[in-house]
Amino acid sequence: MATFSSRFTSRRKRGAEAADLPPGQYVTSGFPVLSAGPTPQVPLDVWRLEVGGEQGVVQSWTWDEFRGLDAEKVTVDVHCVTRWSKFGTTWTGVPVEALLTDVELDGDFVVASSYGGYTTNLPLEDLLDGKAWVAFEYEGEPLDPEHGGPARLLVPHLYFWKSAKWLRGLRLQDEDEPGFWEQLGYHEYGDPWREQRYWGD
Ligand SMILES: Nc1nc2c(c(=O)[nH]1)N[C@H]1C(S)=C(S)[C@@H](COP(=O)(O)O)O[C@H]1N2
Ligand SMILES: [Mo]
Repeated sequence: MATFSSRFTSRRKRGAEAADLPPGQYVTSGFPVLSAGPTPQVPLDVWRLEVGGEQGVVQSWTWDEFRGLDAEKVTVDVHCVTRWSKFGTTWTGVPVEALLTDVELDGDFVVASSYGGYTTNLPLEDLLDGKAWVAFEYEGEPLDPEHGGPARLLVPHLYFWKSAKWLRGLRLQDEDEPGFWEQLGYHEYGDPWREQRYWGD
């Protein structure tokens, strides 16, 4: 009884309820690391974040320039396609929209690419309007390399494979182009609430 009610209390405190759990997911309190390859080592003095389109890179930020941008703190739930969800994770990041406002680019689709070669694709609109960040802190601390530090994409309303770790660039394009997991059979969009795990879901 005591365990049950204290668990209920702590979940209430986080504002998370069973209704916050997408179908087929379970809640974990740990923070699993899921990486398709080794963790890239990117020294901050060579780190760049690049935004571009079919014409190439049109804007880039050094680490100091990036950290000079307005950032916000957000608390969100994240959902991995391997079925774990983590409630109430707190991140500090730059809204993706802020990175795209001063650039003249065409295209409704984005390929996010990472140091190490990982890629993932998203519709542009899923990165705007406060739906996505380039996060550099987790729970108030610099983001661990294993979890994507120095900086990663955070797109909590889609399955977590869309949140590219070790983000290096965003490229806008006219056509949707499947990324690393999408080419291997993961869903091109990946809405956890519609259980879009694999092609055809
Ligand atoms: N660059 C890169 N980003 C990535 C991955 C990866 O392998 N490489 N894995 C994705 C997957 S499948 C998930 S579930 C999350 C895991 O993030 P975490 O290791 O911080 O839990 O990162 C996503 N972003
Ligand atoms: Mo994942």
